[in-house]
Parts: sequence; structure tokens; C-alpha cells
Amino acid sequence: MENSGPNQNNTPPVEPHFKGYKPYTGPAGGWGALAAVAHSIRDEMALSPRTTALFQMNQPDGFDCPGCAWPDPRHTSSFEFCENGAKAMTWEATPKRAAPEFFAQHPVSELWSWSDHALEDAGRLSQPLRYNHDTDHFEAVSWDEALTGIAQSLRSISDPNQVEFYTSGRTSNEAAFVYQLLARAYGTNNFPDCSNMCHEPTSVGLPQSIGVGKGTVTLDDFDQADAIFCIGHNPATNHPRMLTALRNAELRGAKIIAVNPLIEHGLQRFTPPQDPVEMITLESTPLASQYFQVKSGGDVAFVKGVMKVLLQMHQQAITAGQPGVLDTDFINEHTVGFDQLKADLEAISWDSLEKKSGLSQNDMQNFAHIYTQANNAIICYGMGITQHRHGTENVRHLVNLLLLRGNIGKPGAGICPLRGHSNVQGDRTMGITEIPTEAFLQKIDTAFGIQSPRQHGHNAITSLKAIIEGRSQGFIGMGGNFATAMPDQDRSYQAFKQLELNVQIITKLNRTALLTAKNTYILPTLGRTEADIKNGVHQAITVEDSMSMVHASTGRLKPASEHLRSEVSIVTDLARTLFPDSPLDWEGMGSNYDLIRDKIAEVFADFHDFNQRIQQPGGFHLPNAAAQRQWNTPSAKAQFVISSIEEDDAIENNYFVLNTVRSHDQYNTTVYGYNDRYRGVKGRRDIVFIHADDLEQLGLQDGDKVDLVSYHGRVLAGLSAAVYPIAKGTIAAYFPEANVLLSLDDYDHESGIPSYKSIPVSIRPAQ
Ligand SMILES: Nc1nc2c(c(=O)[nH]1)N[C@H]1C(S)=C(S)[C@@H](COP(=O)(O)OP(=O)(O)OC[C@H]3O[C@@H](n4cnc5c(=O)[nH]c(N)nc54)[C@H](O)[C@@H]3O)O[C@H]1N2
Ligand SMILES: Nc1nc2c(c(=O)[nH]1)N[C@H]1C(S)=C(S)[C@@H](COP(=O)(O)OP(=O)(O)OC[C@H]3O[C@@H](n4cnc5c(=O)[nH]c(N)nc54)[C@H](O)[C@@H]3O)O[C@H]1N2
Ligand SMILES: [Mo]
Repeated sequence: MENSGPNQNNTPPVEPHFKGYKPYTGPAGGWGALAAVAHSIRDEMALSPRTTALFQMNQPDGFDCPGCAWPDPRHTSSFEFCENGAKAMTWEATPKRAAPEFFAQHPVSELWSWSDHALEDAGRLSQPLRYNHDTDHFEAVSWDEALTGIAQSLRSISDPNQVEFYTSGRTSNEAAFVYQLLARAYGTNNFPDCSNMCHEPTSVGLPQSIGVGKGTVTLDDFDQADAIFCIGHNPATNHPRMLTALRNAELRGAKIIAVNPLIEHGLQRFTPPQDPVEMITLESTPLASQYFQVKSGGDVAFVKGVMKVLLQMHQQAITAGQPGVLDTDFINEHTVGFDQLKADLEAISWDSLEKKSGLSQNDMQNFAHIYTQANNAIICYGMGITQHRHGTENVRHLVNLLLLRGNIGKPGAGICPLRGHSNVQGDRTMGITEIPTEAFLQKIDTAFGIQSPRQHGHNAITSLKAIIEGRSQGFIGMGGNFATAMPDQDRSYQAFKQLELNVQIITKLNRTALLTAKNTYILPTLGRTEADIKNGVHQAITVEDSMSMVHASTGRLKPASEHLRSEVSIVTDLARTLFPDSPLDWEGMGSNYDLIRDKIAEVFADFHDFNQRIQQPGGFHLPNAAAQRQWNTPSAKAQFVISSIEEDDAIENNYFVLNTVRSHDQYNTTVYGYNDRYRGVKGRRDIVFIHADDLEQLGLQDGDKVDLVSYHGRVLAGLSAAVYPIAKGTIAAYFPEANVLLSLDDYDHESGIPSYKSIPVSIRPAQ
């Protein structure tokens, strides 16, 4: 394997490759971002007064952006422009409605043939709906009818462990808390959630290494870091406000380094749309100064190589009577496992590391050199690290690298997982987990006088398996588009139709809602942007961002329909219907969220004085022991954890590794549009990105139609091959389309995350 080497921002020549594909050469942000927002506002809002809502986003008395979990800069109250935040908001605030008349016109069998884009583009759901098998239409029902029907189905299922309570990460802390309470009062710990598809390796791996399952940095650390490593994430698309932090760091002289099989052009240059000088002069700030194009799935090998270099550098320095490059004081005082790590690194050959990572020893030296130049370093990472068969190992290795130089628990340093959905971290904090601790369950039981089930429940993979194998009878989705976001749609779509109950609490129509079970309901809910008024009082909800800041969010827009209910109300109303004799104050909690927060404060010590503390703009920070160098691990130290990278990759050696990514115009399964500006794609999504040499070796040309065939024989047909600066041996395509290629057996056995970024596939000319 020839190594691609660090790419020094070479601007590729601009020639259109084929229709709808022409390399992008501009910066991230800039006029392109403004134009895109102008378009989406024009298309979606038709100059509606609701556009002014943009300026309430991420303001102390406004709503939290539903786009991503990147924190708000504490000191500014000025509007921070974000293209994809604006898209998320306008998509929710659209004047279009999928009202009962819409469903009367379109039977489900017809809607099924619509694209994911078209389904959501029908507009906001405006009334509760029940599917009628005789007519094949969804029909409007009253809330009472819907909730009574759902309660009846839930009662008819004899074993509560046959119902899956799914949560997608936009759900607020308050809604998540009452939702887990409802499910546990019903009798199950089945909590599949989008975290299982996203940062489960973080929740599993970080506690083993440093004793907490969350990132250790705050935004202030970005002002003090000398080096910021962006490993396996694409901030220009998925966390655009992060680019401001990266740019400020870069202007201050910090090094920004990317590790990614794909060149993500948005990570290379950035023009902040709020900077008038850069906008007018068409200037941009270079971001990633070096780019290491690792093979997909090759990060453990790469990081091991870098650590091997560090050990050698350290030894050489010590022999020469100079200070070493490792932080030996930190290692001695704060860690265990160093000797095992050292032995592991000494035993492994450069050959094997180069082969597995796709990068050369020289690249590893280069990276190590940059790392040792930095007194303080932050490692940021995303789905490129987690969504692998070895996702948890990947996470632990990033921590090993930080620990070697004492880069956890000091200013300007630490580990920074970039969370996905805007409250995915908070939902987990609130108890959305299939493996609750005994201590937590006892707190819940004491606070509410219930007897929570102790048996562990299903996560995303095991719940879908239970559905496919007929061991589950019911599914309730608090947001999201579960079946489409998950692997194995060929089997899961059929299996959903055998269920007794499918309930979707959502804002817009999607494919999982069309999987009509014996009883199927769509319950339309308020979005984050919309006013939620109870007894004349605007209800605030709270969210926890990627850096553990908890703050309030108050929707201000007029709701899309008078029939919508908040997520909290839907849960508490269902609880009242399901448990008519319950002594719990469901009604009180549903009409005054302060009461929910009081209970949250009772259950979680870190949320003491919750209602008072969210009054302050910006909210409060949840304590993080590792950031204080207190290690809640069995050894009470941070742990170097070693791993073997030799095993089960035999399959990958004979196949391309498919990495499934998001386009710039999508939010997970929500497809806003068909452009992927920074990757040069316009008007289409049927693309597979591939290295020029790989394509040539296949005897194919740029733009040729190909099929992808997974190692187990699943097929995604008719993509156009697009030559792209991507590591050799790695290819990339968009999800959710590519999810047909995964089986439910393709996952990380430590965390259960599907290996969405390392699917072994072969390529053949389209048939
Ligand atoms: N606009 C927008 N914002 C979003 C989302 C969205 O869909 N749209 N989704 C939200 C959610 S839920 C999430 S989880 C986050 C996701 O945000 P990201 O973590 O940025 O997710 P991806 O788009 O999947 O990008 C993963 C990146 O990892 C790279 N990669 C793939 N395999 C490897 C590998 O083996 N090693 C390395 N080093 N890199 C690799 C890919 O090339 C890609 O650049 O974004 C959130 N924000
Ligand atoms: N191949 C592949 N598959 C992947 C991934 C990948 O990188 N590659 N990424 C995975 C990741 S990281 C994630 S997080 C999952 C995403 O999985 P999900 O979270 O299940 O999916 P989303 O597409 O975010 O959900 C979109 C739906 O949420 C509903 N919705 C929007 N806003 C709200 C709201 O405020 N409240 C409620 N109740 N509903 C709302 C809308 O109806 C919309 O149709 O996909 C995963 N699937
Ligand atoms: Mo995610």
C-alpha cells in the first residue's frame, strides 16, 4: 500500500468529473454558507416571519439549536451564525403541513415509494394519526383515542420486556426523565437509543480508561491548546460552530491536525460568515495544517505507531541526558498499565502498523513530532473513531496517546468526543440506558415509590434482533427514525409489520412510521423551536451539550398546529392513561416542568438546585472527575489499556472498506437536499467516492456506474464512482442508503455500535 502522506492543502485542479460532481475548492463557511441559508429560508419559509426565530437560537432566553451538541461560547450573547443550524431550524419551522388531508390523498403503499427527502418534505405532522389496515391510510384520531388505544396494546402484551422504548437524542432532559420513568413503571429496561449508534464506544471505553464516560474539556481549553487533533469527524458539516473555535486557535498559533481517510475540504479552510473583512476580501483561514489519510479502521495501528515513536524519542532523549518526551511524573502518579503498553508497542512490527493504518512510519514520526511540540493537546473525535468493529479500542487508544504526555486534567488539554444529537448526552445522564446501575434504580424507586425492574434490557442491536426474531411485540419511538438509521433493513422492515404496536412520537413523517404494525400510531410533537405554554407559563426544557453544560431552552415560535403536544405531555398523558391508579403526580409534572426538575435534582446529586441554576444564562457545568485528575476506575488511576489489532480483519484484507458518511445537506436520515457542497456533489446522492488508483485497478473510469456488494452478499446498486482524495482501499458512500449493506452482526462487541464505517464490500460494474 503506497502511503498518501500528509497532504499540504494542495488545491486540486477544478475540472468537472461528470454530471453533478466537481471538486470543491472554496473555504468552508463564507458566501456559500450564506447562500445556502438564503435558499433554505426562501424555499422553506417563503419569507415567513418565523425566519426571525433564527436570531433566538442559542440565546439565553431563546431555544437551543436542534442541530448539534457543540456548546455555545459563554461570553457572547451575539448571534453565532451556523449554516446547518439554520437548516435544522427552517426544516422544523416550515409552513408545509402533512395534515390528515395529505394522508387521505396518499395511501401508505404509495408513500412507501417516496424518497426519505420527500416524506419529510411533506411538512410538519399536525394531528395524531392511526393506521387503518382496511383503507391503507393514516387517519386522524383524537389524543384520547390514540392514547387509549396505545395503552390497550401495551396492556395486551403480557411481558413488558417485549416492548422497546427508543429515544433519539433531540429529546430534552425533562422528556427523557419522564420517559424512562414511564418505561420502568411499565416494567422494562429496554432502552435502545441513538447513542447506541453513535458514542456508545465513548460511554464504554472512556470509563475503563479515565473513569468517566464523557469528554473532559470545556470551550476554554480550546483557547489554551497548542495542538488540536481532529480525528474521524467532519466539523464543517456536522458541528459547524466548532470551526470558529478551530479558527481562533489557528490564528493564535495552535496546530490543527486532521486524521481522516477522506480529505474533508471544509476542514482545510474556513471563512467565518460573521467576519466582514474575510467575507469581503474572500480571504479564509487555513485550518488543518496537516492531514493524515489513515485507512478506514486503521486508527489503532496509526496511534500505536505514533506511541512507538514517542517511546523511542523518549529513550533517545534520556540517553542523551535531555528531558524525555513522556510525562513520567504524570505516568507514575496517575496511571497504571504503562509497562504492558510499552511491551505491546515494542512487540509490534512497523510493517504490520503500516499495513493496517495505510500510513508510513514517516507519517507516524511526523505526527509524533507535532505532538511533542505541544505542551497542551486536545484530541477531538467523532463517528470515524466510534462506528467500527473496534470502536471501543479506538477510543481507548486515543486516551493512551493523551496519557503518555499527561494531557488529561490540565488546562488546554483533554479528550473531546463530539456528540451527535443536541441532547444525546443529556438523555443518557437522565437514565436512558439498558444497563442502569443499582444505585440509580434505588434513587428512582425512593423518589417515586415504584419498584423498577432490575433485569437489564435491550440496546439498539439487541432490540432490533428481538423484533426480527419475533421476541418483541411493541416499539415506541421518542423521536428519530430507528429502522432506517439501523442496519439490516431488508429484515427489519418486514419484522416491524409483525409487531402488535408501533408508536412514533415525531415532528415529520419518516420511513419507520410507515412500518405499519397491527396497531400503528403517529403522535405529532412540538419541536425545540416552538412555544410550549402550560397554564399561561412558557415551559423551558433543558439540554446538556457535548461539554457537559446544562442549560435551559425555551421555544418561542407559534406551534405548527394547535393539536401538537410536547414530548413531556405525551409521555405524562400516556402514563395517566396506562396507569389510571398511579399515585405519581404525572399530571403535575406534565403541566409544570419545574416539578420534573425537582425530581431530577432528588435523583441526581449533580443536579442540586436545578431550577435555580438554570436561571443563569449559559446554565451550569456538570462536574467531571477525570478533568480534576480523580480517576473513578477500579485502580483509582487512569489506565493504559492495550489491545491486539491482529484478529478478525481477514475479511477486510480482501475487500474495500466502505465508510458511510453524511452529506452537507442532511441531518442523519433527514435529507434536506441533494448537494454535498464541500465534497463537490450537486443534485445527487448516488455516489461512491474512491481513490483514482483503485478505480483504475478495477478497470473502471470516473463516473462509471457500479454496484457495491457486501461480504455477506447484500447489494447497493447503481452508484456512480467518483474519483476522490481518499485513502486507498477505503471507499465512501452516503447513509441511510448504504445501510442495506450492513447486517445486524456487524458491530463492536464491547459497545454494540454497528460498524457503519468499516463495511467490507467489493465493487462490480453495475448490472
Ligand atoms: N448537519 C448535520 N449535523 C450533524 C448531523 C448531521 O447528520 N448533519 N448528525 C449529528 C449526529 S447524530 C452525529 S453522531 C454527528 C456526526 O458527526 P461526525 O462524527 O463528523 O460524523 P460523520 O459524518 O459520520 O463523519 C465521520 C468522519 O469520519 C471519517 N472516517 C471514517 N472512517 C474513519 C476512520 O476509520 N478513521 C478516521 N480517523 N476517520 C474516519 C469520515 O471520512 C468522516 O469525515 O453530527 C451531528 N451533527
Ligand atoms: N450507515 C450509517 N448509519 C447511521 C450512521 C452513520 O454514520 N452511518 N449514523 C448513526 C447515528 S450517529 C445516529 S445518531 C442515528 C440517527 O438515528 P435517529 O436519531 O433515529 O434518526 P434521525 O434521522 O435523527 O431522526 C429524524 C426524525 O426525528 C424526528 N424529529 C425531529 N425533531 C424532533 C423532535 O424535536 N422531537 C421528536 N420527538 N422527533 C423529532 C423527525 O420526525 C425525523 O423524521 O443514525 C445512525 N445511522
Ligand atoms: Mo449520532
